[in-house]
Amino acid sequence: MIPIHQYEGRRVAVFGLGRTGIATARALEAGGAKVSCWDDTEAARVRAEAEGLTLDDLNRRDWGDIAALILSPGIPLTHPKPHRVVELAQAVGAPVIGDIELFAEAMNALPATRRPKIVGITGTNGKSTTTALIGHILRETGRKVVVGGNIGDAILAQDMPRPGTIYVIELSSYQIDLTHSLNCDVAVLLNISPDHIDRHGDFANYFRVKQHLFEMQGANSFAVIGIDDDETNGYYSRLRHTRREDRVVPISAGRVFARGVYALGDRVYDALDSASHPAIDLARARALPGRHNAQNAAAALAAVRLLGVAAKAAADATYTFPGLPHRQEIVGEIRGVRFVNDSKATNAEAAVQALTCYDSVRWIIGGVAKAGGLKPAMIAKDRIAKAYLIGEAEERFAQELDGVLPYERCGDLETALKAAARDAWDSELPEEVVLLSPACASFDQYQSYEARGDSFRDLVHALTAEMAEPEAAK
Ligand code: UMA
Repeated sequence: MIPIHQYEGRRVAVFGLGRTGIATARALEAGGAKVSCWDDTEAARVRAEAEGLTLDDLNRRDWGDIAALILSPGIPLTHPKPHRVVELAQAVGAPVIGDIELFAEAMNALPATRRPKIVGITGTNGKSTTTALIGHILRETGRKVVVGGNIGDAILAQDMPRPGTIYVIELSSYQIDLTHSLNCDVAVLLNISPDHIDRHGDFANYFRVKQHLFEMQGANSFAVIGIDDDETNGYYSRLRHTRREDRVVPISAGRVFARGVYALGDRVYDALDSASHPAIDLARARALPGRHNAQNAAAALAAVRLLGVAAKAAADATYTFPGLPHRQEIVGEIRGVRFVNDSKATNAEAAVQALTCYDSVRWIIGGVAKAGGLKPAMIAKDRIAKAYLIGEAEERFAQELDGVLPYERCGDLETALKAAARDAWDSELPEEVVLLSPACASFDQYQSYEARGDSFRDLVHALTAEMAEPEAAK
């Protein structure tokens, strides 16, 4: 835990008692603050109290003695309208901030010799993979690394910095919106497309919040900007006028330039401080298939190179990156067929990213369907050998696929997996992949997409053992 001393002896309101709120309340208490905790949901309050935190109904109390409100990122700050507690805090002039701001203030208060390096990663897609990849490369090349933020545990639940620690922090727009003094040594913007508009009002405001990550940096810090979107490309051009040229580094999947890091085909080229040379062969990075991952790999290479990692060492570490669970996670290979868990793909747009990475896919889909159905995935139709339908969406998907693609109604995941494996083994096609990329939410049959992916992994492991038995008996 990172104790927060800035509010020692003063009273602080913590609203929202999920992962962020609980870690924040503990960190503030450890630093000597008096903490008033509340949450709109009774279950969350009961859980927090059981963990030893003090409840205090912030809707009813007088706010006169509250020094600050620490808001969880999932709670509306401005849109669709500010949460009531935000207005209560504003009425008494108490700052409304998030856990990342508390972390930033604590790090800024350390003497320069003890201040850790900080890498912040944002963007609409690929944040978690890039964050995990940067963490992996730094760890593999001998650095002390802490990975957190929007990925995994809240930042204040992490370890205190030791000499040489590098914090690698995934930052959502919600978190940046609640932060004012985070000076990242390296800040990364991967890409931008409309998302979370309900919470930011419109696209312009969403993008403005992302840009705030760079406005908080010092003049000597590095900005790594993905330039594959018109908006981020424009931002890159503007940012170059505000810092020394070598402090603003472009990255791209598909565009070539004289200085920066870019991916072309299977290669990532490093053109950071000398003439461009191929640094990473993505064909060797099995956990990073597809163009979207080429962008992530280029961003990660730029970030770690700016922190002093040699290109060759970064490449070697990239090849051993295991990937993130439930995102094109390879969970087994049986008789030449690969089994891939992409349970995180809860809509057809996400499923398309996985589908386009393989040539012949046995595609397991279904669950609770989204409004657009399967239509957005049909641009990858030629890669799908057959679809295996499960869950609530079975009937609807069968109608959608009729006359378009071969399909089989399977009901549940185990039946679908066995049918897909059987067909893949019988097929004459090389390089078959059985892919769970369901294009649906999981709630009809599972608690979460994680539980669905875990179940798929377990089933593949059981199938692996089953297939190994006849071999062992020989
Ligand atoms: N709550 C209220 N009133 C409200 C809304 C929520 O009281 O009006 C309470 C809920 O009852 C709940 C708590 O707030 O008890 C939840 O807070 P939260 O939604 O901020 O969730 P945390 O558990 O604190 O998790 C957050 C991030 N979640 C969101 O931003 C929605 C987690 O990112 C992050 O890992 C965690 O902090 C630690 O930093 C997840 C996420 O979905 C992965 N992020 C979004 C995304 O990636 O798209 C932004």
